Amino acid sequence: MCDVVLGAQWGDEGKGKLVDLLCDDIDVCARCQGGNNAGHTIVVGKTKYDFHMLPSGLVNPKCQNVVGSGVVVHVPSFFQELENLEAKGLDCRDRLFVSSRAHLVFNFHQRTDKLKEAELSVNKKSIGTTGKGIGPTYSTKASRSGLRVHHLVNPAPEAWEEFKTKYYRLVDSRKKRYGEFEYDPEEELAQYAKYREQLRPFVVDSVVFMHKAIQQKKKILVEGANALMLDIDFGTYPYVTSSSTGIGGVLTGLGVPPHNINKVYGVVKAYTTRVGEGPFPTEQLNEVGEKLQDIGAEYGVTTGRKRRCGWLDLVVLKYSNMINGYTSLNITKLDVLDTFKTIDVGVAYKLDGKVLEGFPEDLLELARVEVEYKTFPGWETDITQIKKYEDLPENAKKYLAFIEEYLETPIQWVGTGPARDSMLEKE
Ligand code: 2SA
Ligand code: GDP
Ligand code: MG
Repeated sequence: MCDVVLGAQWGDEGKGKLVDLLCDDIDVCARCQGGNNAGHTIVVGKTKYDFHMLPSGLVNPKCQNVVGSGVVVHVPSFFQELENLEAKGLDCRDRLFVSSRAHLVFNFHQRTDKLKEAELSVNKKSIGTTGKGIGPTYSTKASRSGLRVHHLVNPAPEAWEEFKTKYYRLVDSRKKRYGEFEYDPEEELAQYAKYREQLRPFVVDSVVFMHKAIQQKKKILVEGANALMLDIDFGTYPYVTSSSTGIGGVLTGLGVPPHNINKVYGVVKAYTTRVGEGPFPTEQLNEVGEKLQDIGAEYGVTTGRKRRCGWLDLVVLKYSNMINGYTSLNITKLDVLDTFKTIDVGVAYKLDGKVLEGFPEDLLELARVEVEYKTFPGWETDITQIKKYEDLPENAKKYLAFIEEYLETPIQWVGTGPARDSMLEKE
């Protein structure tokens, strides 16, 4: 069976840390979507690991790791990330596998990601992408002109000829669209001639790999990247990433049957953050937002950008839960709220005086919603040393109980700090 960890808000909820905790008991950890736009930080003792494209299960030496078909792979970054992890003492090579069907991100995808953003910025409509070429790569995938891992590693000489032909076609079409940007295709292809050999040992038919793992009753954990509100279909379109970040992406990006999905863990930050542009109804553009940003050390793991901050939004979470059907929740970063006298929670959106049932799909409507808040007294206690859920301050437990009741979903863990052991399990 496969358990799944998904971000329930706009990302950076602390998925990596939960994956790390669960991986103690896991045989296979898999990524199913996104690319090196993701950023998961895991703290083990004094060592901090940053993951972008590779599964966080690499931290556990017993765990095999799969980069699934729905992931987009920038090969130079793949090796760079691998080397960075190895430099920190992780032995990764024999337990890392890449799907032959994953699409390749080239440098021209990254260049055109930035060119598109520059175009949009003229009308102040930039998405605020990570610049990692994610949107352009999923675009070439959807337009059926993309190149995949198997195209690269096929050892037949004619396969390499075909790879080069398709590659040049892609570069040419980007130049038609964006003008003559400076680019050296020969240099990139020369690198890929080497990557052909270097990447080959990692490549598997991930459908067969996952099928066998399921048959052999291995414990599988799927690590979601980004989060539901950044989903291409269900997020705040067009201010989204270009993959399916919800439960659907697990099926399409890994190729596992739905009846093999077991638990779906929703990771929820105790407040809300968003990096990049786009709507954020409970954003606090004031000293509350600054305090959350400061105490929560809210900076992008991939780009270093400051994350925007605001109160917890239960309307977002209810919508997210309608789609992903969380079997339990992991509330993270509760400790960041330790010094707040009062804590607000968004509990309803009103439009023209009417309470909405869902989350508005139309950004003009979303801009007009009025958020209704419920205010909770803070606990004004340092919870970082607490070792048992029962020992949390009463006001913290009331805050958590309200979330559980509102979402009709049990809380399973509460995060009280970045380290591995700062996670309280609720009995
Ligand atoms: P893209 O690059 O095309 O996927 O960007 C589209 C939108 O998706 C957002 N996005 C993210 N949001 C939160 N965290 C992400 N990962 C990094 C992190 C982000 C970073 O963990 O901190 O370092 O800045 C992530 N990746 C994509 C992005 O901000 C756009 O709004
Ligand atoms: P992800 O993208 O969902 O994996 O999350 P990120 O790694 O981008 O961001 C979460 C950040 O919060 C990381 O720096 C974590 O080390 C940190 N973190 C995770 N859980 C907790 C927690 O309970 N308390 C605190 N203070 N930090 C946490
Ligand atoms: Mg992140």
